[in-house]
Amino acid sequence: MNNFYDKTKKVIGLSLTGAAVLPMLTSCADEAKKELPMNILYIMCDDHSYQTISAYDTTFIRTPNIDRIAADGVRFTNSFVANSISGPSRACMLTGKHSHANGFTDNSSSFDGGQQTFPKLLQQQGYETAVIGKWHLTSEPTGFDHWDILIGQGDYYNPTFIRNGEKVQRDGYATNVTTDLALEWLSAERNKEKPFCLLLHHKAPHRTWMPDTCDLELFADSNFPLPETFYDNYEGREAAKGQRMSISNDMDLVYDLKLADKDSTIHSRPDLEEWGRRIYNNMNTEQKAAWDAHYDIVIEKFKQAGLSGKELDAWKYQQYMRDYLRVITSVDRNVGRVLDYLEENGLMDNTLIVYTSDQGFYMGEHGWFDKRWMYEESFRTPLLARLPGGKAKGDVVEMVQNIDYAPTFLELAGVEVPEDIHGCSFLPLLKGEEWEPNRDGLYYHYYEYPDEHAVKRHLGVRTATHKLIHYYEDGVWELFDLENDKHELNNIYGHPGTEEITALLKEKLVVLQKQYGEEEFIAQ
Ligand code: SGN
Ligand code: CA
Repeated sequence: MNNFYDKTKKVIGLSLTGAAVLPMLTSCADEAKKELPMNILYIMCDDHSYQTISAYDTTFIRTPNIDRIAADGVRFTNSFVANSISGPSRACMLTGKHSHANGFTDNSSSFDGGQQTFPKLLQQQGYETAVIGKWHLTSEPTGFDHWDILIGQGDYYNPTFIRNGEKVQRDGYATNVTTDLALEWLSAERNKEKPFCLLLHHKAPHRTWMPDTCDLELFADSNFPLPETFYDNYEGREAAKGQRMSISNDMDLVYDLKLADKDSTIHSRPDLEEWGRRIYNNMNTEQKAAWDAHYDIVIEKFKQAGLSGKELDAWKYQQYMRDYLRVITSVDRNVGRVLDYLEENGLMDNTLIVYTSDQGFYMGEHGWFDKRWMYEESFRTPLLARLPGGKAKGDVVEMVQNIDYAPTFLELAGVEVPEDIHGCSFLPLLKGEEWEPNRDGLYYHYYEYPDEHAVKRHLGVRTATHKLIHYYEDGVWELFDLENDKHELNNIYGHPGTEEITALLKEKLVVLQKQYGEEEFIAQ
């Protein structure tokens, strides 16, 4: 096999017996140093907002372990997805292509595992590959030497996984269990004679934000400021008026906020209420006892308060944030366990570490939870990266997108990036070098309507200063001046004086649609 790993052995003229010997080799000549296989650890959480990572924002929480990645690496301040929802985002990441080209446009799709993905190309290059945790692409993983995935969204408590084709139910809390599986693979199961690429995908902090029992009392006394746009009236933004993701109207008391009282006096949407109670019943006796000790008191206080209107909205927001942040605390702790493992086993000097999410998430901005929109909070996604020897430190301000991950990993591994990949390797940015992306602006396309949260299909283009969105099924456009309207409250499409910028953005949009082969959506 003529692969990168074999080449490395030849250049160095040594027989590698295990990953542990790799740091020793860094004392060899610079030429050989360049050829060392770099491991890839890609940690992706589901729905983790950049607002709740202290490397980005300290308003809500401290995440010391996730921050460790940025402290010795880089923080991307303009990182975006191509389609802000789980399955599609994952498919973009694996293929380096926009949704229409990889075929996975919305969460009801099934991923065509026969197509080219970066893990497959890494395998051909001699990498040992694994995916552990949330997968969400319906078909079985391909291109992985090892996979141990949650079914669909997976459960927070006592989840069932599919391990290389076999169902295995495991006791415990999903974030801990997923981390245990990753550590087992890293320490005992992988072939240590090969460089590895591990995709560690936590289901947390996806809805319904169920904390680990040990974190239930955290943030109990915290009160978070309501976002400035919490009571947004969506004036000038017709599409936003029809959504169903508002904390006031759509966040369910029993299902989302865990007010499943034993005498069933609190009622909510019947289907959701039933789900809420089912989730509770999946727990074992010990877990239920810890849950009850916490939520029974919350339920009692809630009943006594008799809240309604804005007071109820504010209460829901606090409860949502507390649970979400408890779940993040567990994620951060578990990220720490993995980083500790790398440190203790001499893997920090030859592993690229990436931390990201499958998209951004609303922490009450515009009054919302969930994602999907091309608006900033959900179009953006956190991205922290630590490349050993990388000269870049601090902030990277260039606009990158999740279609760029695949070519970045391929370039790092010494694989020639196939021409049909849409994304552009940002490895130069990690190294502190000049970067010339293959595009002028970012292209976005969201396809899932109608669905649970009723977000209209839309596509658009974003530049460093402006955003143009087209809700093409309704013929509605939105234009935002991002420098002067950071919350995107003022749709200036069609306003006098915007003719030139609108024409420019429409031109850019068409260029991108042609570049990526989605001409059928070019607006007439
Ligand atoms: C589930 C959630 C939705 C969420 C989608 C997509 N409902 O259907 O709130 O938008 O997943 O999320 S739930 O009642 O099942 O929690 S995604 O991140 O997987 O795309
Ligand atoms: Ca998600």
